[in-house]
Amino acid sequence: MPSDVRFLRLQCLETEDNGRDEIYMHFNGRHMFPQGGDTADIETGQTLDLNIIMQFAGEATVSLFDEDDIDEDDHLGTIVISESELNQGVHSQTFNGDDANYILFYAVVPGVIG
Ligand SMILES: [Ca+2]
Ligand SMILES: [Ca+2]
Ligand SMILES: [Ca+2]
Repeated sequence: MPSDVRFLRLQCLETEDNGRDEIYMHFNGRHMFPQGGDTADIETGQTLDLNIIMQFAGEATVSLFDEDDIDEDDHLGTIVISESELNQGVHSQTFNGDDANYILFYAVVPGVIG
C-alpha cells in the first residue's frame, strides 16, 4: 500500500558555495523542488518551507544539488526514505556532500489514495 511523504522544510547549516547556493531536489530521480522552477536560492542559516507531498511505495530517494554555472552542479547527497517510518512523526536526514550541511525534515503518513 503506498504511503505519502510530506516534506516540511529544508534547513541550511552550511552552503556549498561561498555565499548562497542555488539548490534543487530530485525525488526518485525526477525534479521535485522547487515546484514551478529550476532552482531556489538559500543562504547559511536559512530554512525553506517545502509543503510538498509525494506518494511512494517501499523506499524513495531524495537527492540535493547545488547548481553552478562555470563547473558541474554539485551533488550534496542522497537520502533514502522508507515506508517503515510510517506514523512516527517528523524525521530528519542530513545532506553533507562537498562540505555542505543541510537538514531535510519530513513525515511519512498513510497514503490518501488507498
Ligand atoms: Ca557549487
Ligand atoms: Ca551554486
Ligand atoms: Ca560545482
